Amino acid sequence: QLYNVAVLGATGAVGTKMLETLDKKNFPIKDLLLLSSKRSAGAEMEFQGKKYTVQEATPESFENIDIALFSAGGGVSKQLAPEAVKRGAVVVDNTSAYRMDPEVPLVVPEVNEEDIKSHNGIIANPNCSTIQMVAALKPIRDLFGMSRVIVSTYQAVSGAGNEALDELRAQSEAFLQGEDLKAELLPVTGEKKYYPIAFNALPQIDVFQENGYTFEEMKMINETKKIMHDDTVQVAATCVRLPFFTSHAESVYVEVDKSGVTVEQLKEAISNAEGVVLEDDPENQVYPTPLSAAGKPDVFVGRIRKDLDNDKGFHLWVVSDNLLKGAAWNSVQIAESLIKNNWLQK
Ligand code: 11C
Repeated sequence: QLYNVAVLGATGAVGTKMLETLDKKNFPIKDLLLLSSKRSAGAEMEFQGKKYTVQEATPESFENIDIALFSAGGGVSKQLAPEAVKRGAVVVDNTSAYRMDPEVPLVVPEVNEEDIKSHNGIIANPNCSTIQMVAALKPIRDLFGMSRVIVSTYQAVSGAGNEALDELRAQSEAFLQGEDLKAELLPVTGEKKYYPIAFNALPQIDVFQENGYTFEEMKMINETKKIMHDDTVQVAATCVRLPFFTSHAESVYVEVDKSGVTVEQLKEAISNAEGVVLEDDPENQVYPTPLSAAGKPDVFVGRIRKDLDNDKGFHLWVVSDNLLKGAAWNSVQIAESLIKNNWLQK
């Protein structure tokens, strides 16, 4: 069976990866509709050798659509996802608009695929930095339990979209020419202050909340609890933007419930997990990096060490392509699961 698929935000950093992923997975598409905001409408794109003109998304765009992949910002999702659902489409939403809505499943298929079943037309794709962390923690938690996570992130500029990538390029060139750096976008569009990202590190991703954490940090905290169905797990996060293009890296400290667990047991658990690849051989300097993970759909884990003071504590280094497993790949996996399990009907 073939399905009518719409990609909203088709020209964006994630949208283009959605098309690449649909192609790579040979997704069963009958008709493909590429949608965007008014600004990008009219753009020409190619998919599997065929040319498409990107159309401005309206509520009527979703007539006859079976599956709609949304990645055009939270405001657009709030406005158009209910319209798409009203017209019979199932929406996989890659924005933060519905993630914490109790009626909307928040899914990383390797972790909580069954949650998709209870959807009411919308399934939320978690934040990229959350996805790779929970994918790496799932096999550990399943075998040894998990009481606490402390994460610090090293996040790529592509998480902030194509314009941020342009800003990094321009600033890097200016820096190397000894010119003044123009900062107009990062850390957050519309904020009071901008800082250069080139040759820098910005400890702010998204806006600050009243509790002093940024929204990105709160996403990691709240989404982890929701995906794992466990409000008691303690999570703390510090999210930092660094000047590279693709893949987020994370230093993750995890406390398991069981005593006496060994590094070897953790390595075995990770090796056996779906979608997670162990790259951990310190003797031969083997560990993942943002460059080595870029373009690949898996989550890579290395540098596994036991804490020197806490028998239940472990440190891991987790890296994944933020636009693939962190966004497009995970969304298309959800769409595949809807089909495979016959869960498209609400
Ligand atoms: C970043 N994690 O790297 C963000 C991008 O909630 O889907 C993804 C934002 C989101 O800036």
